[in-house]
Amino acid sequence: MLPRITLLVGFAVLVGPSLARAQQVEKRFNRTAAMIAMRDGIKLHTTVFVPKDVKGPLPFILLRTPYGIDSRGPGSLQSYLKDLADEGYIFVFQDIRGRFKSEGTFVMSRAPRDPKDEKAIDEGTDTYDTIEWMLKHVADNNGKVGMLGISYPGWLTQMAALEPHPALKAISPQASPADQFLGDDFHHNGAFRLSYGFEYVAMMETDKLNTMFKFDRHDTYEWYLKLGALSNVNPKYFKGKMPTWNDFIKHPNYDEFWQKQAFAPYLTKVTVPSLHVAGWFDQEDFYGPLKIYELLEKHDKKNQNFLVVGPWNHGGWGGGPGNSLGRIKFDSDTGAYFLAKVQAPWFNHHLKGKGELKQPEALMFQTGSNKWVSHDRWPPDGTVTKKLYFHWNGRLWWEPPPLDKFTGHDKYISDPAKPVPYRPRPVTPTYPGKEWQVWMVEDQRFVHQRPDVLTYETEPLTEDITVAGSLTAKLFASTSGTDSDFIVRLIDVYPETYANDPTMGGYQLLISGEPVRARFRKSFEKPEPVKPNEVNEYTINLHWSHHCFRKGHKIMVQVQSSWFPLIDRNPQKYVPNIFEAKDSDFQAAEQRVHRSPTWPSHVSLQVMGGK
Ligand code: PG9
Repeated sequence: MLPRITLLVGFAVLVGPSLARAQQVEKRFNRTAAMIAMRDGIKLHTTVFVPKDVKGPLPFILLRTPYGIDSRGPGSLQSYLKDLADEGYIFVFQDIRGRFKSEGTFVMSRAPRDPKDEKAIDEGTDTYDTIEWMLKHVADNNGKVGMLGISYPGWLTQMAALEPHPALKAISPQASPADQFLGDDFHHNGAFRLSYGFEYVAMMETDKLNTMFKFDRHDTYEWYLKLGALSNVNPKYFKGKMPTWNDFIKHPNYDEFWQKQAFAPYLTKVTVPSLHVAGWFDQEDFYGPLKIYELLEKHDKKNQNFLVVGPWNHGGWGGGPGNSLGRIKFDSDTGAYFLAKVQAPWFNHHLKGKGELKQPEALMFQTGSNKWVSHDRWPPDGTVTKKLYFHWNGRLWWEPPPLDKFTGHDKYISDPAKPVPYRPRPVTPTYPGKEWQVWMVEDQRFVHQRPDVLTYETEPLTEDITVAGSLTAKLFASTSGTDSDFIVRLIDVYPETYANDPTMGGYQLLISGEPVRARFRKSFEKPEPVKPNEVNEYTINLHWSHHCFRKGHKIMVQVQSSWFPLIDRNPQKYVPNIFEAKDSDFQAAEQRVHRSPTWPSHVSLQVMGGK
């Protein structure tokens, strides 16, 4: 069998076969390589692909990546970038500072520079200097550059737009993180994403290549459990040699380190026409693209800021047709549609002056009903907030709980020694492998009925209910400990008799799930313990969705206190820094979730047409 390769995009997207692709690319393009000097003298390894069969002058498409351009660059011209290649562009790929064949030091998500410090460098200045070189050294170019990429390359694209080169005429940052403490790869609401954080850091900082951590167990659920407290990582494995792991330890709260890295302070102007792209089932960076769009939209005076969200996992539009994900079918080739009908026309318009741009403000794939919907704004007008309240006996309903003999709370024991898995075991390593890429659409029944998972669900719906916009959960909860996590998950339960595919009867599809860490309930900057057994109010941002819960389906909400090893275990005893907690700090706790007129735990949904 021919080897499979990973695209030049977010790390996980698999396409293949590579050899045949590479040969075709050789036929079509003249490839040259260069080491381009940046303003501080550091040289970056760059390849340029000029089409043999299209007459210039041509615009550029630039893609920068930390994942290595040599083995992965050409393949993307036959997949992710194929529609653009067919149109005729000069493609430029670059290894970023400190990775693969480029010189310098790699700094994970290097914070934007202070523009007043003219000597300072960041990924934006490296892009600027690269574009300067491209315009001067590549013959027959038309002076226009477009930039795109998925995930880290998407973040690099957004970075290039902070102080853009004047030749940068259009960008498409795709699945770009926006804030690594609040919502993307490394933390969600300050809760540490253990398996991803650990494995990604090992992959990126062991050496200049992509070096996977070697687990000595197939089931990483067991491996992480055996690891114990996070304070064991350095003595046992990383030995203090991974800069990003050391930063996690040094910065357990939302301090200047994280705030300076996040995009929020910098996105005060739409400097370049921008097409933001996200996937509803993105297991890594879903928060980022919608946040970036939202931040820029406030400043979009010339209508240059657009959003596309499809039914994809992380980078799912970059390879393959996108007609399904795991067992969930989408009834059309959503990825191919995006590449041909959205991405290519976007750049063709801006860089080649070709065609009128018919890009809707927000192009969203409505999951559940499986259709593309265009909105004039996102979230759309015309929605109403509807609340679904927790009731006795696992009921979920549109009215708050009455004061009667059933009013009260539900409780469970959260034991860090037996955390709730986030996907069916064995939890195989994040890289390489396919399971990580589809865990969000996995049937959630593997935790249903666990004694440490509370479940609330509606009756079968009598009509379709379409959510469009933000989702929030409000929990009134207590713990017998002094710190704790609460994870809320919103699930679409398929009918038992599912005519389209009987094997999907009763399927539980995760629509959204987010953790809240009790210590951060008042502030991400200044954590505080909770008083044992005191009821606190927790607001959990479940972010955005555009999903149709079909007639006959049920809406389910689940609450639990661990989600492992996706999220690290909370010791449930307050310690100033969980990265420094000892094994002996971990304790079981009794958790109570209230459902009473005084403490009506619920989820709020933005519902279209009031339904
Ligand atoms: N999700 C990956 C990442 C992006 C940015 C920072 C850290 C990790 C990626 O797929 O590139």
